[in-house]
Amino acid sequence: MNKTFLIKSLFGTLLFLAGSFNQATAHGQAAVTFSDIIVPEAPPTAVVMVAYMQIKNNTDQDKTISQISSTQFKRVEIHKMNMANGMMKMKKLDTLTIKAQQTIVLESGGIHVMLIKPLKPLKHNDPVTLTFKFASGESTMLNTRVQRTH
Ligand SMILES: [Cu+2]
Repeated sequence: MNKTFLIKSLFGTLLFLAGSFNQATAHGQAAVTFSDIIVPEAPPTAVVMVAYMQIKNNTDQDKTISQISSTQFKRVEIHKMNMANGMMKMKKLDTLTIKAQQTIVLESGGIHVMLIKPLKPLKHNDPVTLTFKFASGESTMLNTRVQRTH
């Protein structure tokens, strides 16, 4: 094995790791990148948790998330906080579209990923896996961990 080959194979491994986290099209180019993913720790009795993140569409076509699922939760929904009759309410969105070359910020008080009914109580540093399905048929798996934010 010559040196060039070794460097290439190492680089390939790094790309693969980055791709599996940020995801990607079938040919390895990150079509949509996820960053600043936060799943704040909740009390052990919590029946819902939340995930915040930034989602960036690096392509020239709109990308629509049609479904999110998690191996740690019974159900995952996309929610948006809405002001209705002077009260903040959560509204379920069926899909979430990130326009071409745009970034969507999912944050407290805005759009968020609602993690419903943990299969077991989750605490600081426990892994959370989220699978995003796109209307195009592509899917992306994110691996993150519960974070203590206070
Ligand atoms: Cu919600």
